Amino acid sequence: MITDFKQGIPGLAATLFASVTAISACSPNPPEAASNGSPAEARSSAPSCEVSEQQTQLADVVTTLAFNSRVLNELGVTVEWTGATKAAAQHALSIWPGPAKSFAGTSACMAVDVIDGHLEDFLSGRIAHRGGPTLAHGKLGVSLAGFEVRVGSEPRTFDIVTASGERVLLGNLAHYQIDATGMLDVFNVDLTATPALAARWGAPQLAGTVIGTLALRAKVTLPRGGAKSARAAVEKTAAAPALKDCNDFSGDIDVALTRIGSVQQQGRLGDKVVITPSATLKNVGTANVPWQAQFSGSFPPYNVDQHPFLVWSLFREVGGVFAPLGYSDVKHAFLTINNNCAAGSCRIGSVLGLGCEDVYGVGTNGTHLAPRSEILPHAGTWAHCNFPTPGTPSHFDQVAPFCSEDNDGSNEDVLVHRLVASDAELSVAGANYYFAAWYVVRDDINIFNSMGWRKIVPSRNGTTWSFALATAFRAGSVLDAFVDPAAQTPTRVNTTLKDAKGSVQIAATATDLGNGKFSYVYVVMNHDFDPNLGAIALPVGANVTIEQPAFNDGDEDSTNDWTLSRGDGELSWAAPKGTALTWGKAITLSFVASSASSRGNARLTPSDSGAALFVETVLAQ
Ligand SMILES: [Ca+2]
Ligand SMILES: [Ca+2]
Ligand SMILES: [Ca+2]
Repeated sequence: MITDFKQGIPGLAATLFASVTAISACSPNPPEAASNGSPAEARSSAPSCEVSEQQTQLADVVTTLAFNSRVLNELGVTVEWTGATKAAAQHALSIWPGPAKSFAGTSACMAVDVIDGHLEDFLSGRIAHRGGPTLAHGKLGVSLAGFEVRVGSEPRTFDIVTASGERVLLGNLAHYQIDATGMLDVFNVDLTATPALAARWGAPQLAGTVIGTLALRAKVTLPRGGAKSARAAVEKTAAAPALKDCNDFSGDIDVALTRIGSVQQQGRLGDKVVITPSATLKNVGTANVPWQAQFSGSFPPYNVDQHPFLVWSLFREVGGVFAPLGYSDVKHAFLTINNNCAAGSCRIGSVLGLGCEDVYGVGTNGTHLAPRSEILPHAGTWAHCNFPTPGTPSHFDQVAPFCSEDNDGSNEDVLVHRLVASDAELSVAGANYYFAAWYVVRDDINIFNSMGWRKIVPSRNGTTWSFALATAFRAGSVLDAFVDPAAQTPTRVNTTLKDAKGSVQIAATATDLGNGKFSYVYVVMNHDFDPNLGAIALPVGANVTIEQPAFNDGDEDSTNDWTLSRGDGELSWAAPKGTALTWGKAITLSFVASSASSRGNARLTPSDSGAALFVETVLAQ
C-alpha cells in the first residue's frame, strides 16, 4: 500500500489528520515579521493561508539558499544577498555548492504529512521570507527579496516565487528528516531555473539549469488541541508493527535504479566540462538495505558503515563505434528519505525499507566524490577505517586517527573525481550520446536493474552545455544501447557473463563494408569483476588480414592503452602493468578484417591468477 495522505490513510495518520473542516488564516511567525516596511507586509496582495488549523504544519521556518558559483560563473549569473539572518543550523548531511545564506520565514503556512514521525510529503501552503538573493544575468537582475517557498505541483517539490508572484526556481529531489525533538530538516534540494527566470534574464536557454541548493529547517507542529506531539510520533516508530523491523536484514537485497532525472553541466575548466546527473532508486527486494553514512559507526548486518556507491558514465557512438567518453568516481550514499514505502516498512534514514524510494539530486551528486579504487563492487566493500584491517586510510580519511573524515575534497580542482568531457567530444556531428548510472549495493541479487541509461542530446549555448533527455530511462547495461540484447543477429551479439567473481559483458558488431572487408567493433565491459581484466584474445583465421586496429578507453592517456599482438591464431590486446580494466569501465576494440564473422568465444584474462573467462561473440575466423 502506498501511504499517500492525499488518497486517505488509516490508523495513526487518521488521528493526526482528522477531517479538514476549518480553513483559516495563519498567524504571522515570528511576530516581529509584521513590522512596518517588511517585504512580507509590502506584498499585500498575497493570498491568505489556505492551510487548515487541523493539519500538521511547519513553524519557525528558516530557509537557506546557496548557489553553485562554478555554474553561475559559467552562465554569467551573479548573486547578491539582502536581509540574510545569522547562519542557521543545518543538517549534518547537508551538501552546499557555494556560500549559503539563511532567511527567516515571516509567515508559517505549510501543511505537511507526517506518519509515525516520518515526513511523507508537503501538502500545501507557502512560507514567505524577509530578504533574499538577487540573481542577475548581465544587467538583468531578478530580485527574490521577500521570496516565498510554496509547495509544488509534483510530490516533494517546491516552487520558489518572487514577492510579485513569479515562479523563478523549482526545488526538487529533497532530502529530509525529522529529529527526535520534532525539528524537520529539508536539505540538498536541487534549485532549477524556470523558463520565467531564464526569460527575465534574457537567456531562455538557461531554463532547466540546476544552479543551487535549498534547505529548510522548521518545527513540526501538530494540530492545535491535539494531544500528540511530534516526539510522540517519533516514539511511535519503535513500537509500530513493522513489515520488517529496522534491525532485520533477512531476505534478498535488490535495489533498482529507477530514473536518471536530469543531466547537467556543473563546472568547467578550459575546454572540459563536468557532467552530473540526478538519480532515483527503489528497494524492489525482500530485505532492508543498509544505508549508513560514512564513518557513522559500525552497524548490522556487516558491522561497518555500509551504504551504496553511485557511479555514472558517458558513452558515445560515432560511425558504428561505441566507446566510453568519461566516468565519474564514487558518490557514497549517505541518507535515504524512504518515500512511497510499503506500509509498515522501516523508514529510518540509515535503512532503505521495503518498497521505499530515495533520491540524490544533481547538487548532491556533484561534490564529495571518492576514488573507485577503494571499492570492490562484487563484494560490495569499501576499503577504509576498520576494513579490511584497522587503520585503513581512505580518500576521506587520509591521516590518523582513522574512522573519521579529515578530507572533504573541497580544495580539489573542479575536474577531479568528476565525469569530464571536452567541448570537442560533445560536438561530434551525427554522434549518439548515452548517459549511464549505477548504484553498487552489497549483496544485491541483480546488479543489472541497479544500473540504467538514457540517450542524451548535448547542445551548446556559448560555453554552457545542456543535455536533453532523448529516450526514457532504461534499466540495464549501457552496452545494450549499442547492441540491443533483445534484437541480436548473427553479426550483432551482446553477451553477459555472470562469474562467481563478478560480471563482464561484450557487445560486438561485424559490419560488411563490401569488397570482402568487414568492420569489427567490440565493447568490453567489466561490470563488477573484482579481479579486473588484463587481456583479451580474439581467435582469427590464419589467413585473415587485419587492418586499422584501434583501442579506445575513453581517456586521453596513450600510456595506459592496451597493446596489440597477433599470433597463435589470435588477435590479442594486453593491459600494460597497472592498467587493467577496472569495474564499471569499458574498452572498445575495432579493426577491419578480410573475413565475414562467425560465432565463437573471446578469452578474457583476469588480472589475478584465476581462470580465463570465455564470452561468446563475433569472430573473424
Ligand atoms: Ca538490483
Ligand atoms: Ca582521519
Ligand atoms: Ca588511454
